[in-house]
Amino acid sequence: IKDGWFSEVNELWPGQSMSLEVDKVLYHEKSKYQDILVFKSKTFGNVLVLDGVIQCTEKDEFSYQEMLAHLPLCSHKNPKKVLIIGGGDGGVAREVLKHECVEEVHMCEIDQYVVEVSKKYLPGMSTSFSNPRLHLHIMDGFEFMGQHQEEFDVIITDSSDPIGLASSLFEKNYYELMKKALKPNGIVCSQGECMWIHIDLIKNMLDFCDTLYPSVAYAYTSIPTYPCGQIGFVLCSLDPEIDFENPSRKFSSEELTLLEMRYYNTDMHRSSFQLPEFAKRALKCK
Ligand code: AAT
Repeated sequence: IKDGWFSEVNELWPGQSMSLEVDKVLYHEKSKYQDILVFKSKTFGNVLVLDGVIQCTEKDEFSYQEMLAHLPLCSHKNPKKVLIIGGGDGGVAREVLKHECVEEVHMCEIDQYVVEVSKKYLPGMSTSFSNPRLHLHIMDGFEFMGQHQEEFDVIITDSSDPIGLASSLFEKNYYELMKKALKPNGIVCSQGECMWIHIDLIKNMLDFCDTLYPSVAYAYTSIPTYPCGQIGFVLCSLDPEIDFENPSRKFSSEELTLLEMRYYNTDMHRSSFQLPEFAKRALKCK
């Protein structure tokens, strides 16, 4: 923070940075795992920052969290047991719990302090922690995955970027472990970085996913406070017949209002898979 502005400077996006004007710093401590900062911004509500990287703001979190949850859940015919890796603010769990067919949600977050801080400063996201269908595990997501077999219908990886803590969650052996942890016809959906900055990383992920899963797709959403205002999702399924672009379950417009959906609807679902020509060409799978 300098002269009242927070700037997201990071080696993962050299030469550029998103800045937000700070109203007040609410919390700043180092946990065992990372530097945790929460500030009230002038125009984006409260902001959670881990190791200098924006994880979510109250103003635009719904774009990412709704899409990360509903893309895989609406693509699955009958999801009952869902696992979230990361997601310690509770926002993705809030979205998953909107599906009444989901009986159990397990969340594995590495850092207890992210959960505590979110309960205090991000109440719109952390309400999900009081839901009896949600079970929280505090441990490393990679390790957790290795301990579960044929258990989940959907696995969502809401992880920070691939340096440090979360780097293992972007590797091929993590996708192998997820494959084993899925039930037949299961789906995984992971935070898939940004095509403007990380097209090579995305290409590499889609290539190894193609060797493991019969169905693989890439979608993206727009979100002002992530690098380049955009973030993607890597989707894989064990169901060779799945058509990710045409969800098997749809919310009616009444349901969308009732469930307080602010970004997701069936048209957004479909259109999120349409890639610009440069990305289409670069990501062309083998
Ligand atoms: N929903 C907010 C967006 C996030 S949060 C990412 C979460 O992943 C953090 O709470 C972090 O503590 C947790 N995490 C990191 N590594 C692991 C791990 N190995 N196991 C379990 N949880 C982990 C993502 C923001 C994306 C930012 C885009 N620039």
